[in-house]
Amino acid sequence: MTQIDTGLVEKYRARLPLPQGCQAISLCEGNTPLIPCVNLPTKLGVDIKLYAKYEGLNPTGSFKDRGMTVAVTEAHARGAKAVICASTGNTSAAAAAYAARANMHCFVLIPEGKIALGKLAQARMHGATVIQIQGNFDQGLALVREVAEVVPVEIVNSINPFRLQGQKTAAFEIIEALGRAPDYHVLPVGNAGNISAYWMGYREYHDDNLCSNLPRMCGYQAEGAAPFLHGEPIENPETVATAIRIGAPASWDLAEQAVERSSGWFASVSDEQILQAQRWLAESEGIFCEPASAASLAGLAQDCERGNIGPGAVVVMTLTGHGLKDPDIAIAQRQEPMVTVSPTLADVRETIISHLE
Ligand code: AN7
Repeated sequence: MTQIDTGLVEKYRARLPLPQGCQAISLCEGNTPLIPCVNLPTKLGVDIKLYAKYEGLNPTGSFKDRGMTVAVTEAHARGAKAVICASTGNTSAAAAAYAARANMHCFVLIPEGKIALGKLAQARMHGATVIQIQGNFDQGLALVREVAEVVPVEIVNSINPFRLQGQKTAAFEIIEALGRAPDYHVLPVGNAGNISAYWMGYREYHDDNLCSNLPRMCGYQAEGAAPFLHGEPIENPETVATAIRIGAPASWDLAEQAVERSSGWFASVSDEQILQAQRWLAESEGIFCEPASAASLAGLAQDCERGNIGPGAVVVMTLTGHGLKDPDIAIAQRQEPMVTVSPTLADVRETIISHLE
């Protein structure tokens, strides 16, 4: 029997507040692997059961596809002709792709010079109109809110509630895979939509008796872009993890509720910790994620070291985006030069032998 994956709008339609019978705008997103980590627990020095929800395997390479399929499906059902978003990169890539599929125009506002190369390539390739602003994401989002009042465009940032509705499905998939919710769910926090959506999804399955426990939600921010740790928005966020270079998160209240009600916490990690975690995932597990995603592991490592997460815990970390999104950072992660040799057996053999020693 053949079974074609229809994407998450079809799979979870009964749990999504979409107009009945509307056409799904889908790229077969979702259903991403929950990869058991085999080497990292030893590296962290704590005997936890650790799983990576590898969202980089979505069609445009990030978790944003979950929210975008639902937001664009809904906008398309109402006959919208154009969508707009501000973005640190991944939202723009997803919006551009789903808008292309729906024959809609896509406008994206991005901070000039501050988005990863792969994401820019995606927005351009899918035919979006890319508007670079000489400012940051927070200024971009404020402009999007204003401009959508005066021109006929649908906002597909996570202030559009259909985005979080789509993103909550990742929690459903985790419960379906584990047969329970984890003890801890750790993830990066930028605009704070994803942590809010996961908590919504876990609670929904819990309320419907599809799982008996709820996880503690642990949200990790980059040190230079950590408004939740400051207790208020910050003006000039800075981090190597450009995806989470955000100072005024839109889903502030929802994220705070998720952390409080789940007895979780926010913490911050340095750029150095983020980069080290990205290397660990690549070298110890064979998983390539982008820097922002590695904040999950950086924060987890810190919490294990501080004794906040102990032996026996079941932990899921979301790896929000694929490593190929940001080739510049990946290449800069390697200090040692590449080897260049003449095309001779002797040189190649010599190189191999010297590396095996
Ligand atoms: C890889 O694309 O905000 O806390 O405009 O791309 O839900 O914002 C990206 C966010 C984490 C943070 N990891 O999630 C955008 C954007 C990656 C991301 C986050 C983002 P939220």
